[in-house]
Amino acid sequence: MEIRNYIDGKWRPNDSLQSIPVINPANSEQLATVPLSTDVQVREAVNAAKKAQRFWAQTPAPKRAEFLYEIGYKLKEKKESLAQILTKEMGKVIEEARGEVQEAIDMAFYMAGEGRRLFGETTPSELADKFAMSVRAPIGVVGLITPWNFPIAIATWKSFPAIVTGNTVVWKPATETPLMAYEMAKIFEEVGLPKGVANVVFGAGSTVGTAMIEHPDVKVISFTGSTETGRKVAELGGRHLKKVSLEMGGKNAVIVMEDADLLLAVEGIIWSAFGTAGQRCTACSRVIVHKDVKRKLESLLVEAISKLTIGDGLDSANKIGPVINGAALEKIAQYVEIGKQEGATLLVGGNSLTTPPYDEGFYFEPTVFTNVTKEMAIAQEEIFGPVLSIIEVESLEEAIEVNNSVKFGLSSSIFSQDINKIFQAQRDLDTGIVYVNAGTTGAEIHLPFGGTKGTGNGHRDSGQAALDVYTEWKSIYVDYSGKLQRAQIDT
Ligand code: UN1
Repeated sequence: MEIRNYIDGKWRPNDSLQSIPVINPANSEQLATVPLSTDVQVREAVNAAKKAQRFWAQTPAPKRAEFLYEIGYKLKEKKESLAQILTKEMGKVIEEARGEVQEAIDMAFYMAGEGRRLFGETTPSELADKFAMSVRAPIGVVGLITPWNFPIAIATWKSFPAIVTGNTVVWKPATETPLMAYEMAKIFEEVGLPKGVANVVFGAGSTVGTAMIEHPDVKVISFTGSTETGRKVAELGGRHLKKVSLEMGGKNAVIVMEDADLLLAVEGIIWSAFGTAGQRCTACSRVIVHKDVKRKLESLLVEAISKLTIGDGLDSANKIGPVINGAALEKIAQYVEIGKQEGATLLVGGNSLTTPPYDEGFYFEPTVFTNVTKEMAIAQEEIFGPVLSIIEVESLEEAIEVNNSVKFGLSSSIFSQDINKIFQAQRDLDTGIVYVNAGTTGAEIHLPFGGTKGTGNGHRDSGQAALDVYTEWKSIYVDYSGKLQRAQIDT
């Protein structure tokens, strides 16, 4: 199957005539080919989006929202088949794939509801017989660049708020996972979303992404992906004075205090560290544990890991699927080598799986290092795989200090039964998301999603906060006094 771009409501081939295969990471089967579009397709898509935008902005928000309801119903109807495609192209296990499609459904209905809210503000004027209000106005054409690890959910965190607020969209999905975007484009068509409102251009990041950021008619860029690429997006966007919203890496930690329910903590750590094979920005990659319970926690973790089943995510018996590709596998293996050289102790795992039935796919064992110190590269850098580092501390203060010692600030968690420690931690942990007695993953779509420091640039996906990315505040003054009233004149 050859995927096509979706531009101005039509299925357009790319003019480069080049394409690359889409590979199932569980077994290297070729699923489709994805076109490597050029700046020509980007221009076509931006022109279509620009043409549609005025009419779309003038469409009442509740009417715009009706399309999101329809999209939500379609996603619901197709949930199982979409989850199967998602598992095939990305590798995550089927129960997680269903969960991700559900996130997209929830986002559709949540943002559709926004069509009847989109609250503005009224404010008393300083002058008599004058009315003042502020409303959210759409910005124009927005460019979305989305990652492969959540190919449908993250796209909906961005596209749905953009659409309901009256913007039009050009979306470039990750090259590794175009199928979910292709399915989404089919849904746009099926629900009769007016042409040009949502366009999808497939291709390699540097060509399509750069053309999108540089196009003068694209006013907002929303990006989720690696820090390396995010920095380039911000630099290029800054040069062209674009509003840029970034969500990048994490080095998320679970803190386990001496009074924690250890069995619960282990469950939380296992789920957050090895779910999605560790390939979430929110994945737990550090455990910061009080010295009194370190040994016990380690042995419980090793025992729990021995029960995890690895394999093709389509088989619901498997709890851990493959990583995305060979390059990811290699990067993870390199970090394991670095950890050994740095003097950390390998507690369990450490290898890629190369014998049948794993040899055709990209599988890595759940891996845990202990006796890790906070300065080590494995404790500082994002690995994006199933590798966990255990760091011992002596107090809550030290745990918080270690948590905050990394350049990222996405998610953190504390396991404790002590209400005083919990409240102190939620205040002092420098991350955009804090969990208490739960792992670092599982953010819900109606709360702001994003992080501090190197994780982002102050914007948030999801929740009401997403509206801020795709709208400008417009302040409107209506003078009904019948005379010219001059403000800020002091006689
Ligand atoms: C991501 O890690 O890129 O909070 C997104 C979670 C999911 C979303 C993760 N709801 O783990």
